[in-house]
Amino acid sequence: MSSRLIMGLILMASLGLAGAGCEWMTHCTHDPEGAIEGEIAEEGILEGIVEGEEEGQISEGLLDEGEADGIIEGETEGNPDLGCPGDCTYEVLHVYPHDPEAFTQGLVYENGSFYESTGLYGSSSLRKVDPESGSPYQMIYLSKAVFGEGLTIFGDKLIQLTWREKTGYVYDKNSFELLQEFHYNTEGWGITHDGGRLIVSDGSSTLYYWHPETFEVTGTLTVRYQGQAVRRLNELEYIHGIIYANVWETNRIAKIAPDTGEVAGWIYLDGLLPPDDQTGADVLNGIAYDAVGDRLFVTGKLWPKLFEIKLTPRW
Ligand SMILES: [Ca+2]
Repeated sequence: MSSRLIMGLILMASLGLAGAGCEWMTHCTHDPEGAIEGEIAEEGILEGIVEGEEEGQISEGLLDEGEADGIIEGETEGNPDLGCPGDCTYEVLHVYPHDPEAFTQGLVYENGSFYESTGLYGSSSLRKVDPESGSPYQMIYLSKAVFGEGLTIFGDKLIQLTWREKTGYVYDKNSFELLQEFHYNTEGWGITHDGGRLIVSDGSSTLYYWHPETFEVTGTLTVRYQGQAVRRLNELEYIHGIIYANVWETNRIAKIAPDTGEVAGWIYLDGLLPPDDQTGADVLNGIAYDAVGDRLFVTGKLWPKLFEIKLTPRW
């Protein structure tokens, strides 16, 4: 286990993380366009198509899936659109506790546990969390020099990104032993996979397909809604053939076709975190799916709650 990376391993403990003062939150205060919640943000996340950019959103290599085939079966069946094609709103089915000091950057669910990556320099972590208590029963801190970002489970491994450090980590899913460190050329924001390819966001309107073992870029995808590029794509979850992406600093999740990049609809999560819980809370971030129980979970950075929601049509 790398001592440089790992600051500590704590079992069965709910830790008092270092204070998450906003002076650390470079990531939460960066807002070059001044986008805010609501309709203004809707404009803020869309950008014009770059002149001369071809409409074909798939770069060469995306369709060359041969290398990645057969590693893990792709998940293509099940409750399509999570029961809600097009634009959706939500019903809360269950409320779980969430560590209000967890600056959630990556969230996945498997076999009764959440796996979570948190950010901020000095308190970034990887944790396996008990849903009922919200407490981590397995957790490591990252080096103070890195800012934890997206997280995905790929087979028996966990893959975690960092923000500006351009460094990713591969861990044994059960022991959290660091197996590999790798590097990439963009910022790291969100990560998920379609069974054969890793899918990565970097805060722009581009999603990257990576080979799951070499981490080489095998394709890119420009995400667009009604012809306009959608930027600030953040935490991701691939569910039944659709890429779900938080759009940073909004209450919305984009539903993205993985072959064209077209946004087929939006999930509007306005009002999800009750006003009494908003003190100290940051933005919506974190989508996880229980493939066995067909349950969808969402939370946010420094949110005291995590929600199981059901999607309903938004008329
Ligand atoms: Ca996720």
